[in-house]
Amino acid sequence: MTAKYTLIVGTKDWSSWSLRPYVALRATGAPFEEILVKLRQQPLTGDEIKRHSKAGKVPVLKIEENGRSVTVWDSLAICETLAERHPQARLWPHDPLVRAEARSYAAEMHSGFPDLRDQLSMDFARRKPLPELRDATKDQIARIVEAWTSALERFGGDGGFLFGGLTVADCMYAPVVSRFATYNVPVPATVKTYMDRIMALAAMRDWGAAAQKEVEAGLA
Ligand SMILES: N[C@@H](CCC(=O)N[C@@H](CS)C(=O)NCC(=O)O)C(=O)O
Repeated sequence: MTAKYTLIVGTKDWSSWSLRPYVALRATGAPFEEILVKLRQQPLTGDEIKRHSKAGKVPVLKIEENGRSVTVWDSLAICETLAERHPQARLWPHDPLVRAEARSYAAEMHSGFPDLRDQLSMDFARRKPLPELRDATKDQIARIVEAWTSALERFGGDGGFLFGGLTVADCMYAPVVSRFATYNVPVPATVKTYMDRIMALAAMRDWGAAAQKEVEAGLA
C-alpha cells in the first residue's frame, strides 16, 4: 500500500519554513494533499496548528500507511524523513563525505541567520526595497553567498544546484533565494544563476502563484 501524505503549511507568501519541505516533497514526485493554515490570525492560527501538531508550528507532515498514522513536525525532520523514504529522489548526495557537508549546509540554515530572517522576512510574491541592513545581517548575507559559491564551484557541476542535483540543502535555502529576490539583494553572477535555477523549479513557481493569489485576496 502506498502512503498517504498530507502536508500542513502556513500562508504561502510568508511561511518560509513550510516552503522547504514542500520543495522536497515535490521533488519526490509522491502525491500529497495540502492543508493551509492562515498565519498571523491569533488565536485562531495557534488553535488550528495545534489540531495537527502539539508543537504548534507549521510545517507538519502526516503519513498514513498500512493502517498506521504518524505526524512529523519541523522542516528539517520532514525533509530527512522524505529523503529516507524516497531514495530515488536523491535528496542527499550519494558520497558520504559530500553528504556530511550537505547536511551541515542544511543545519546551518535551520539554526542560523536570525538577523537575515528578521530584517528580510519572506514575502514571496512581493518586491520590496532593501532596508538599511544591520552589520549582523550583512555578515549573514556574505556568509550565505560565500557558502553557496563554494558548494556550486566544488559540487554544482552540470546539475547547477549546491551539490549537483537538488538536495535538502537547496530546499532549506529556497526561502533565502525568495528573500534575495524580493529585496533585490546584490549577488555575484554565479549566485544569480543559482537563484534563477531555484526560482524556475515547478514547485517554486506553483508556490509563487499561490502566494500571489493570497496577496490579491488580501490574505497576505
Ligand atoms: N523550527 C521550525 C520553525 C517553524 C516555524 O517557526 N513556523 C512558523 C511559520 S513559518 C509557525 O508555525 N508560526 C506559528 C504561528 O505563526 O503561530 C521548523 O523548522 O519547522
